[in-house]
Amino acid sequence: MSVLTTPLTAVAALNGADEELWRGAAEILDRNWSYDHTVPSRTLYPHHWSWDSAFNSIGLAQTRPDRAWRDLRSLFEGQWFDGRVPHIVFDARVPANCYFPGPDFWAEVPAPDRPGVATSGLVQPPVHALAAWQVFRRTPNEAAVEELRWLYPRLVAQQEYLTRFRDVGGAGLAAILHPWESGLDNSPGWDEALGDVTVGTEILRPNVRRDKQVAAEDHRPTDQDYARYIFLAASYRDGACQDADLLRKHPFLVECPSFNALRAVAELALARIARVVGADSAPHRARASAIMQVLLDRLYDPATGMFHTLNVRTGQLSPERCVNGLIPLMLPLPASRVAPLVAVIQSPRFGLTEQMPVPSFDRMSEKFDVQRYWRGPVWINANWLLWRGLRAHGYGQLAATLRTAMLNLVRRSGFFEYFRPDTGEGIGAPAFSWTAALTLDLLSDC
Ligand code: 9WN
Repeated sequence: MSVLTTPLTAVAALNGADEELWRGAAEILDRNWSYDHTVPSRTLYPHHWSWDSAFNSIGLAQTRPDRAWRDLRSLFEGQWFDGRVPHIVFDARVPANCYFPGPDFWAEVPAPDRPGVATSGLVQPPVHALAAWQVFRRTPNEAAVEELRWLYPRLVAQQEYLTRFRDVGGAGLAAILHPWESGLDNSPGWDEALGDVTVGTEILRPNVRRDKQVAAEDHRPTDQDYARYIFLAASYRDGACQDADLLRKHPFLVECPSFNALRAVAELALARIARVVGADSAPHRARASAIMQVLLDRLYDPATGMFHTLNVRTGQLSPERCVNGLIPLMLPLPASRVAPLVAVIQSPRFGLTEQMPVPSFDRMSEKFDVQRYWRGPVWINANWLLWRGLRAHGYGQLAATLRTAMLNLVRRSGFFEYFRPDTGEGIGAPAFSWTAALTLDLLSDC
């Protein structure tokens, strides 16, 4: 079925301009569909990414629920036997030089723990249980119950992997061992911990950075940061992607507030899914509360009113104020912690208005960069998560402002990967899937 014949039942209430936006978004998801999954971008990211799959399925639930389930399923077909869900499942049909580091880079892993599909060995934030629940809620029929039955044990294994193998700090939070695992790749929140990763840019072979050939160089991470990314990925790969003894072996280990908040959100979604598939929901709720408590005890700073990244190697909190420090708002935090977070969102540092959603980094910092990736630009997925948090805590008016801001931005600039936080200009990849997918979700919430 082509996008133009997609039923618009969910958007019957939309006005003409919004209906056009809806059709534009649905068309991008259609164009970016590739056999059994959605690519984030045809040019920049031609494989199947983990947390993108979750966001994209939430949009597909509006237009093609069959594809929403297929997208999640094919991602989990790449799940490793230890439960990790890889941050990229590579598509064998895509030529090797279309993304770096691609399947050849990861194929050097002598790991017996992998499925027969080529994947990376890293993970990304576990947003999939939330996504599965959202897709189910949209069309809760018998086929959807079957999909949940298939996914439930796999989603549980994903959580167990993070709990069993990634609690390097020993307090109950999962550590990430690569900036890519956060999804917020070059966020200033990692700068201090990355300082310990001393490697020169000569590690990058000439022209190896495919991203700079298809996107503007000053919108992407610097070569120095990219050299560190490749070094960290290669070092983990060369250790067969095993997590034992990470503290001794691996130079970058941080506890990210949004990664762990999303881990707790996943437990809350699993509690709901458990009820549908006839499993016990109580352990999921208990795990969500436990993770939330450690987040509060360990990553919250009353002096800034928000959460910060912890460097596991030094025990120090990063001083940087990044969007990942606001995302725990999605959890049922005590009011004494919610109010300061909401104040930060409205403060000049993040400055939410109807014309501009929340940037990825503190506008008042010297490091604030209006163009470079996660160091300032506005991302729709991060704002969509905050929107849900504001609504959950009863900030209906502010949530409505944020929704309007996101839709205004996309209407004005298109479905870009990210946006300048000063002018709203779309930058990074055009026709980006999760921007389109989450626009559909926002529009359906009218
Ligand atoms: C590395 C696919 C991914 C997103 C990440 C985003 C970016 C990749 C890259 O693109 O990261 O995983 O090559 O820069 O930062 O959040 O999942 O859209």
